[in-house]
Amino acid sequence: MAKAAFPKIKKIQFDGPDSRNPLAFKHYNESEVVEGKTMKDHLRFSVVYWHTFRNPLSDPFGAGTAVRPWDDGTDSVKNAENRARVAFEFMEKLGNPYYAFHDRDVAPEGRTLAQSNKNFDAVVKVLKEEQQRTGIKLLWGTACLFANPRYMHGAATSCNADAFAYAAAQVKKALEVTKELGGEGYTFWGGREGYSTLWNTDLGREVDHLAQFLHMAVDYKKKIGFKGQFYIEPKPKEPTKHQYDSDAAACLNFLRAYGLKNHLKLNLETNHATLAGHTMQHEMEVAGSSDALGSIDANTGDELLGWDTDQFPTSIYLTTQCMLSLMKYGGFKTGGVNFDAKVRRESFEPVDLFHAHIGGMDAFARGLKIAAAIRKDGRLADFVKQRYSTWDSGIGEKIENGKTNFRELEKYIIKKGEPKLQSGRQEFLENLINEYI
Ligand code: XLS
Ligand code: NI
Ligand code: NI
Repeated sequence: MAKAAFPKIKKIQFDGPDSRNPLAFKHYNESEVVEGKTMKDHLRFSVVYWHTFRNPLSDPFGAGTAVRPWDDGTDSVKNAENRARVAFEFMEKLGNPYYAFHDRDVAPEGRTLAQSNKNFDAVVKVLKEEQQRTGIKLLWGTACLFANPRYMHGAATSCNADAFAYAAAQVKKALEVTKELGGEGYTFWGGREGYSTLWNTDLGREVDHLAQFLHMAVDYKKKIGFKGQFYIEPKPKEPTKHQYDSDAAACLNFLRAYGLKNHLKLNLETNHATLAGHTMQHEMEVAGSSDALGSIDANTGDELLGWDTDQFPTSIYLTTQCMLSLMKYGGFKTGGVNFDAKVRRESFEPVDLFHAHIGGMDAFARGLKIAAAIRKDGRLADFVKQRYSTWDSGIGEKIENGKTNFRELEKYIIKKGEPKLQSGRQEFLENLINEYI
């Protein structure tokens, strides 16, 4: 094996809440059982290759700052292969069971598609070996359909049919590779599937093309026998002015309109929800209530910055909300807590990668424990149930079952008079949540 990239860091252990060791978990104890399932199985943590191993930590005003001693600074396949081994050393020490990647994160793009595929295959060989060695699995794969200039107008929604064709060929390969690596899913994120100005855009035609693209992906998935779950990841904008898969509701409408609802679930990202003017809790409820909650890209934005800052999630309030919604809809059937997050530009040292992930994992472990306690307490669920109790019998039951009409309802209410007023008890419920935070 190659020289260790993190020689001073040993496997991260669970030390308990009183520990002051920055390189230990205070709350994430993978084998601890919560509601009949281990924390590991509830949370299914995943590390993203693109941010953790490929982000140079640059911003629009300055160069990258990341110090990554294992990287030789070239875009060679050899460097990519070595980096893959480093990634697995990192993940083995961290103890996350999953990872996710884009095709171009793991292997350099070549001058032709054939060359790119060859580069990809070389690195995939290493990924496969490392997966076997460590038992770490691929949560989902995806293709980068936004960085190369050929995709400046989008990929599946490009004005140029050849760009669409190129993207299709790239996704075809990415699906094959994801299958080969035993990937449990595949994600479609819009990237540049949207527009910068409507003056040059045939919106209806572009959205039709996006649906055709996804149908072809579904067909190819069947053809090769790939069993993983497909996801679509909502995001409203950035870098485009408007992205078509803008939020959970827009995605669901799109999937239903084009007969794709049975084939894709949603991969929700906290910072994308914020950009869409929603909370993550909102997005999770919209997806969950439509049986489309697939996976989450766990990160957070900054309330004062208006872009996808992709910070590691540290708010216990946020992780509690995520876990309450997730558990309400039965937990992950596929998917997991995927840290689509990057360290700050000022946090440029390798050890910062550990601090960031440990913090995110602990924040979610606490969210899980708090959510379980709130569920056990039962007052929150009871309140909601009680709030809707007029629907459980009588006229409410009749309405829900489609057994009445406007004329009958008029008669009913003339006889009954004013509805009884009921308090929403928001403050009471907020206090209840805080009892457990
Ligand atoms: C970017 C997205 C991206 C997807 C994968 O904003 O979050 O990282 O998760 O293509
Ligand atoms: Ni994401
Ligand atoms: Ni994002």
